[in-house]
Amino acid sequence: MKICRVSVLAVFLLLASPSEAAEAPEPFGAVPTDQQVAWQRMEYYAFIHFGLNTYTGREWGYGNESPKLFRPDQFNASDIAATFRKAGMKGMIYTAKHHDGFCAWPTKTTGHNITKSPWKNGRGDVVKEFADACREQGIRFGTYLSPWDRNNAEYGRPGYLDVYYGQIRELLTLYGPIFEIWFDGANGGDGYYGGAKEKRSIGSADQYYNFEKIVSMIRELQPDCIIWGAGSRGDARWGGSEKGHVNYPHWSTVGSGGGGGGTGVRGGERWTPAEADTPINGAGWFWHPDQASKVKSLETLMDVWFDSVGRGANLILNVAADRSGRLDPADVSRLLEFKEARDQLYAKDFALGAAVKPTQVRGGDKRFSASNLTDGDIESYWAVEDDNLTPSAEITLPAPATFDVVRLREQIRLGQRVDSFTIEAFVDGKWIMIDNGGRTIGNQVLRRLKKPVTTGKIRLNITGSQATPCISELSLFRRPAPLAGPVIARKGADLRISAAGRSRIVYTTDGSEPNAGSPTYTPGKKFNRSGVVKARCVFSGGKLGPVSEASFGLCKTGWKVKSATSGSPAAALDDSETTFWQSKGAAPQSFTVDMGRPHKVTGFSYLPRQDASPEGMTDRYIFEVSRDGRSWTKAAEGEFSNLRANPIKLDVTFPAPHAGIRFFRFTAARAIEGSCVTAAEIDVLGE
Ligand code: FUL
Repeated sequence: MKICRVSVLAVFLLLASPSEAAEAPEPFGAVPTDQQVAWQRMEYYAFIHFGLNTYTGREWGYGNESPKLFRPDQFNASDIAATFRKAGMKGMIYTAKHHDGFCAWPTKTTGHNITKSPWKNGRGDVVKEFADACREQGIRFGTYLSPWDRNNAEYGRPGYLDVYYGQIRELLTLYGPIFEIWFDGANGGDGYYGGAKEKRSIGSADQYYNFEKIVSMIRELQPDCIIWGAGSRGDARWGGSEKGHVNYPHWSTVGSGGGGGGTGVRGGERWTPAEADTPINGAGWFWHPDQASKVKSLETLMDVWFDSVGRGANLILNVAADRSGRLDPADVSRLLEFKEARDQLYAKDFALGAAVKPTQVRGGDKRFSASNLTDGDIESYWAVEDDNLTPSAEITLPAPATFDVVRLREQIRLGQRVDSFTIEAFVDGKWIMIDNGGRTIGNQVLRRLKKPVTTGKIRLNITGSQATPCISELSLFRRPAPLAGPVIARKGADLRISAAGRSRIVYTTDGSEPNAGSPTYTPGKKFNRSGVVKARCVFSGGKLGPVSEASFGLCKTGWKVKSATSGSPAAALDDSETTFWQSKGAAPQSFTVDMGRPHKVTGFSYLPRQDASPEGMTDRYIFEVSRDGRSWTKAAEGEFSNLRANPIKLDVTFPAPHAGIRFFRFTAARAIEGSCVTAAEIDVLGE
């Protein structure tokens, strides 16, 4: 069967071109399929990482974890899908299989699956429950199926491929429509591999997995499914980091070889829009026991929104399920606050229905009228003559308004064209520039103005375009009140809490929510133990601002580096994210610290270097503890995962606490790149 993926464009152009009127502009360069247009209009949906890692506290399982660990006693897919719907998410993508190879559905392709789990006596099917719940809640369902499989004995050899193809086939035939399937790029490396416990490399992922074959199989089974990744063959691409950001200017097009990352390629041959991914919780993609204190702030999430959706990408926000199978309450509250903040942002479009006076209209035809900019219809658009690449339009608002966000959209069915634009406002009898930094528009751009502007009239100037611009919408919004809580840091035992403005800051150190009656922060306050500090502003009239929180390890005052194989470990013990220990030689490298007095230690954390270089990042560690500096006990040994894509602080909880510990030794046993090891900060957790 030949599948036509551009049919609506054909009908659209036909309808837009009756013989007696002006012809519609020709499509420019690469254009999206109908499926890609529908997908780009979803804007925002959930990721949910939930599997054996949820129970082991790891980000990448090795592949030898027992399926018996999977026992979510309160899992309720409908509750989760309902939360995502309430949060304004248009769908969810579930990690049906992560790198550890555990299949959360009763697959026939491998025994490493949910039928071996005690959950529902081996008769459970997480994929089915999620797919059904999404249907019931009216959101779309998609799936992540890791190509890398650290469990399968045949991984890296031809024998694995039929297993993998079989898994794709099952997921795309047994569970109804799948809106998107994710082919993660993390590939190869060491793993269990059926007991071989070795390193396997696959060379070219495109050749090994045969993405050409996979793509044609998916097109046949589910032609509407968006294929994420799959080398140069997918319909959508990675946004280039796991921070939920893409770059600006930003293009939905890439070169013929794929890639494109966070920027895309201007005038590229393939339409492959970006999806920005990030977890709502700084602890990682999977649920971790200590994560309640690490949920991203509302302000960070709003920045994520502006820097992803607001640059023309889609946003996939991960909300992990915990060991009981439920979402973490701290994540859920933030998710709903995030929805409320966006509702406030979009509550009123001050430009809706505005009268528009353009410098030109294509063929004088009212179908291309500039009032299409303010008609609230995403399909209609303003167009000018082909040789006009720099038109302007004056917009008279229905009533004078105060706004600080401008949203623009191009009619992407005709390709992405605009290179640059400016916006002026008519204030006190003259035109003033309110935004001269506009570059790309694409699916949409949300421009945050430096300060709110009050006016009844604005002017949009397209100042550069690859082909005559086709702009479909212009909207004006007002951002909600400041969402930032105070910034909380610690240097030695000194607690440092700061906030913009001069409001009073209240804080707690016992985990409770600060309120107007909580202690007031003043410089010089101490916090010399491990734990969580929460703070918020109290504004005039008693109004409380958003809560910030930070978790700290043991206070490092008085700590002494006893020995180091090389480099200066003090840089990893100075409460600063910007300095880091860098060894002079290759791994393994270690250092030993005297904490000055005995502690009960429960774990430690590793912060990889934060300067965007992966050199020396440590993915294998050993952590030893000692009471006297002579006899040592290995408290933990393991792997830090996913450092390259997501270099966050990673906590390790020891299987059991160790009491009376005065000394520790951190060994960086392996680096992901380079001939040194690095660490920005090591914290010790405990009392
Ligand atoms: C990455 C994976 O390695 C992470 O574990 C996570 O699943 C993220 C969404 O993609 O590449």
